[in-house]
Amino acid sequence: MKNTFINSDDIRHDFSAAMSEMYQKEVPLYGDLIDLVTEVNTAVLSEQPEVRQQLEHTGELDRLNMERHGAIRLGTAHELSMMRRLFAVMGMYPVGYYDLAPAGVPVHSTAFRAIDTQSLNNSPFRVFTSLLRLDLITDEALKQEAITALNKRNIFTDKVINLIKRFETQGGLTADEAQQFVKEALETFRWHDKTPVSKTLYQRLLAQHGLIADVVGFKGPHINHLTPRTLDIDAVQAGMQAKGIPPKAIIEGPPKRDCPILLRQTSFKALEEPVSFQTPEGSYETGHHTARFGEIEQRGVALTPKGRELYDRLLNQARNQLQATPNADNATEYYQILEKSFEAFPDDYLTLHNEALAYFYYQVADDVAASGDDINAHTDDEAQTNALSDSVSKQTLSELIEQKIIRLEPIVYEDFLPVSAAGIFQSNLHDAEQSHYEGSSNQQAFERALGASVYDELALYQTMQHQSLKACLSTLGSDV
Ligand code: OOG
Ligand code: NI
Repeated sequence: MKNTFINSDDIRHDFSAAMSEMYQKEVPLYGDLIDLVTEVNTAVLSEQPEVRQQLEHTGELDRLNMERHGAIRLGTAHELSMMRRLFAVMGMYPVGYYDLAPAGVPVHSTAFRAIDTQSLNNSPFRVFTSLLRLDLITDEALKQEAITALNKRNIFTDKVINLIKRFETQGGLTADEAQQFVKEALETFRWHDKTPVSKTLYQRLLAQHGLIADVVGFKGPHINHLTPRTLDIDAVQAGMQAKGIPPKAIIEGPPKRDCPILLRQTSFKALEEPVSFQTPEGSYETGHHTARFGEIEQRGVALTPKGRELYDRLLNQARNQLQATPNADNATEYYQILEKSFEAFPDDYLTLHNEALAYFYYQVADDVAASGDDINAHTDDEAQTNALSDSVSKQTLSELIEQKIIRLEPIVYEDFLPVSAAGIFQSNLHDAEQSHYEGSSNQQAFERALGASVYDELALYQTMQHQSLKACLSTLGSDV
């Protein structure tokens, strides 16, 4: 009886709410950050009706207050592949491959998230998931100890594994099972202040890289931050200072613009938390660990490969010109250089569309849709619509946009940025010196560990854009 199963979107929604509640208890400053973001978003929505309208048109308005992402770091291929199966229960699939090694962080990552517009609007919750690259540890003895420690731990409860298997064989979970699943899955992300390793081993791992200690030194992959979405990150950054929430020195990503692109992010500094290390006698000795923080993000339109290339070029140009990693001391200079560099990136949606720099939804304008007389009958004929959307010329499309028959709405970027992610990692690791890792990016090894290929995020945006065009043309019928 298929219809007795709970929709994966609902499980994801419940899990995301449970995770947020747990994290606010564990890291109370995160609760303060949510309050600040809510305040800022409410102000933007009332002061900028065009932003509200855009979010209404794209179906994002309702998801705004549930918007968040989190991040975890895993130690082994087995952990990663089981995590993939766990996220699949919640309709979350691996999208994109991020190699952080060139930026001095010994991990590679993907983001688990929903992949179609409706599911994303039902619950946009996503988890940036990194796998430690033990192959980059040069100290052979330490590497072996790390492997031994990781092989001893089991980060999933027996119950959650049983529920994952049940989901896979039944094709879904009942209401009771889904509720159990949320409770059991949450255990994997919980903070544990008692570590399974000795203080000496922890300190040797820390000396190698803060991130290695954070993964290998603990019982499980504690969620290390959650991130609400704001409509004005500059206002939140300023507000954080005023509220005594210590912000990271700079906002990562593109500069402030009229038409936001991709993703801008900032965070508050990780807490120093007491932990107890296991001694060989089975007792504990005290110490501390810094890993958990809060983050905010502002999302903008997704870029095409051409747009992304321009973004990467302008960002690199700005960073090269600064001749240093952006930090508290050079923040003002960095923003000036960044803004200057991004003058070369068009800042109105029509140009972004016409130059194929960004992805858009095509929608029939409200007044056209309302006056059914002006247009021919809606067609449900799939073949006919396909033929129509393939044959509609660029020129016709431009004319329809110009005549305000079709309107453009930005497709929001749902993914992450490797340079920004590295900045977020680094600001919370307190690494005095930059690490450097040689060795090439290794998507194949990552996918082998994952037990699946990752989705290509650009193909997903392309499909969303194409489907919206098809739907739009189908509404307009053979007029076009
Ligand atoms: C992940 C950092 C990356 C983001 O939003 O770019 C990230 C981590 O610290 O584990 O979450
Ligand atoms: Ni993040």
